[in-house]
Amino acid sequence: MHNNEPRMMFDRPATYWTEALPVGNGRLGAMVFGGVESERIQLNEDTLWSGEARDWNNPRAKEVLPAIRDSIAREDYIEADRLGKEMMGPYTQSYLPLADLLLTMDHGNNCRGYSRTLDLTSGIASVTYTIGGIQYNRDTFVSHPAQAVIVRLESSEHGMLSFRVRLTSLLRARTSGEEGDYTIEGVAPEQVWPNYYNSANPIQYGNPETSNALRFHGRLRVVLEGGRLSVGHDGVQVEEATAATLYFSAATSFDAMLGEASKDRVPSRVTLAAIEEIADQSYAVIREAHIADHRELFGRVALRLGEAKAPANMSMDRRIMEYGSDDPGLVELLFHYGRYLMMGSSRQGTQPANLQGIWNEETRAPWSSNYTLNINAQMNYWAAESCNMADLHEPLLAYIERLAKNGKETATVNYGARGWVAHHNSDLWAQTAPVGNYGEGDPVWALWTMGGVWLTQHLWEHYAFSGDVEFLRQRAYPVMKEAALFCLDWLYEDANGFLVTGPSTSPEHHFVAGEGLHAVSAAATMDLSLIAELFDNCMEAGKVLGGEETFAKELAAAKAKMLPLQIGKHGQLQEWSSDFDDEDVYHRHVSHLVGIYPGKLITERTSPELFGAARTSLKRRGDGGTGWSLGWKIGLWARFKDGNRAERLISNLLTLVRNDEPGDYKGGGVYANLFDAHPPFQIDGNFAATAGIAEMLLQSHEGILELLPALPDKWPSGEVGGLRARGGYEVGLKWEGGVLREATLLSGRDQLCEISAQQAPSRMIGGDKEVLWTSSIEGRFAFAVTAGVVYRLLF
Ligand code: FUC
Repeated sequence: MHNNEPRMMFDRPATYWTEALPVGNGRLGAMVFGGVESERIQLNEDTLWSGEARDWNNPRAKEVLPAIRDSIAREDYIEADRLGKEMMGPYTQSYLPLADLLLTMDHGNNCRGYSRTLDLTSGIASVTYTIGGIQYNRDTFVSHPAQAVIVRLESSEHGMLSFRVRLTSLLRARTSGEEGDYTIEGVAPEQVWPNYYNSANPIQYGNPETSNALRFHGRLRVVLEGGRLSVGHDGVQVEEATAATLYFSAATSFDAMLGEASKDRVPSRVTLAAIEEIADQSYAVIREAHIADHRELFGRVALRLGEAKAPANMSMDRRIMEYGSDDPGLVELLFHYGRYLMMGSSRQGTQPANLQGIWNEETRAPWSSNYTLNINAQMNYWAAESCNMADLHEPLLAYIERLAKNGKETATVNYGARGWVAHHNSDLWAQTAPVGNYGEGDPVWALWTMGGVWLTQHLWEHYAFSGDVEFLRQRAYPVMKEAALFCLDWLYEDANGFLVTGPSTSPEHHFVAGEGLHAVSAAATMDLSLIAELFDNCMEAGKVLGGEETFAKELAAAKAKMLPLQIGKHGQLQEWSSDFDDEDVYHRHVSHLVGIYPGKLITERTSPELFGAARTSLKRRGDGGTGWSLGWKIGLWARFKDGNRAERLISNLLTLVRNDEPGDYKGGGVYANLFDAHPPFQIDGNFAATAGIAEMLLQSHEGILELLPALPDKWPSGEVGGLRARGGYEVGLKWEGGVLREATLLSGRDQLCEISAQQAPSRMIGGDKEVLWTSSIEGRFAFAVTAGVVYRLLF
């Protein structure tokens, strides 16, 4: 039996966290291990971070700025790097694990017929097995409507469920039995140092009475069908029940509306209100409401790339190992998984997905499980618009507005500049200063002023996909304009009269100059690309909104004076403004290609030479790399219209990384639960893979719908439904033998629709009428569309 159901199968419990199954509702997350006798369900709440809001700005930055620029001009890169350290602020804080829910079943460990599955269509992780002829089922999901983690245990025979449930936490916490509920409450540390920072006292708590750190609370209510229950401070004991439902709710004192901790938000009251709200409903009703909510989102996009090859009941680890990207069903699963993880880690009103989405078991998670703004936070949202999840983009958009507020202060204090700035790292507190503990960091990552500039792309794209002018007017443009003001002040004239940026780095990649490796120079290609695109977007926005002519002129003048992008000695798009050698030709970051993807600055039509040079750069970088790097390259090769090369990257990503041997920066790969194995785990690669696959099938960054722009030979026949394109379109496609057969278009507004495809449509039907195209040039066809009418194009 083969099938293409988006489902993960395992024939044993998870030993490692990266084999466990993630479920989430954007705010609450759980990892289900599926143990038989002892089950661990690891829990997260997305506002549980260390620290508090504080002053991270550093006026010293402004003092050293002229000297750094002077050293760059003198090509004294050693001095530029050294001075750069004086611009730093504190490290960001860390995203923390909440608790573990531990079940100890009285039936022992010897079972038959074990299976553990994650059904992406319902968001339910199920464990089933039999012991002594009795069937046990355990379903876990996180309901968005109910705002709770729900675990349902059932036995096939009356009175056979006896177990104990406990909660533990790595943070300072205590449990109690309160009026029928079993609860855990605690306080977060005031400071957690990043995992890469060597400290003898890495986790620091304050005085519990006076600490401003976040408080948290978790509440468990157990509802039985049959049997008896007793609640104590050490857990809940259940005896001889037939079914049991565990409702778990959690909260912290962080007020997401205010963006700060609030004394008025008492976590125990929040958890009580949440549980009381659902306590009277039956499990069946709660489950149905969850499934309906989940399906509405999950059902928006469909994908078929071919018949699944692996048997339906094959365990994920074997499936990845034996088939990889040769199994179209597995590629579909990878695609859907990115959508599933987005639904699980980013819903309206929640925090944006961090480096691990919301799933994290460690107090000192890799890179603090924070928001890394030099690629990773953006990458998390690349699939949001194209894969029909624009509403799930909202947490990031709201977060950008918080950064813009804090970043205005940083721009003033650190650089004496107008507008707002963010650097390469941030956290729940929306930190905007460069990190590095006031001089201990490395400028190669800390000194990068483009975090905010890049993020504004998300505001613009949200508008471009929806056409929502009010969103553009009220929310996007003000933040974009302030970011552009920062850029106008940040740009300075070099000796040749060009506008450049400095200190400037190409994120995390050193260049070779003289004897050594250096980070800081002027006008890295990424800076220039991001600024140019922001200026373009602002000018476009100005046209839509009106009244921005003077500002648009200023931007156009600055853009014309900016140092042009250059082609280097290998025919590559230069990464730096001088044609330096790379520290590592295969470096994981491909920052200088940001104007190709996810940007749209450089296209074959607008700048064929730079486009070709960028392709040469990507070739030189090779097809290796860690998860998120592979994910980025999928999108890039899609933009270069090379489907087979993009597919090769997918195939490199779909290799199994063993849990006891996490990969390295070069390796890439996924774990058995398909988590991107950027060591040890980082979720961005999952999202980028989803976005990249969508980009292979449909592109719209040039204002044209490009149908099947990068179809690989491996997917000769297939179909996709529900993708979104800029201009407010929803698009479906069907192809056979590598040839497009049918396209379905639905536009949100009346407009002229331009498409580009392998060949001209033979018929176009809008509603029930034949439609003719109005013009056709160079393989592009234009025709007028009416909002709300479904168009079928036959090829
Ligand atoms: C960037 C990357 C690292 C890692 C970190 C979170 O610094 O270079 O590989 O992904 O972000």
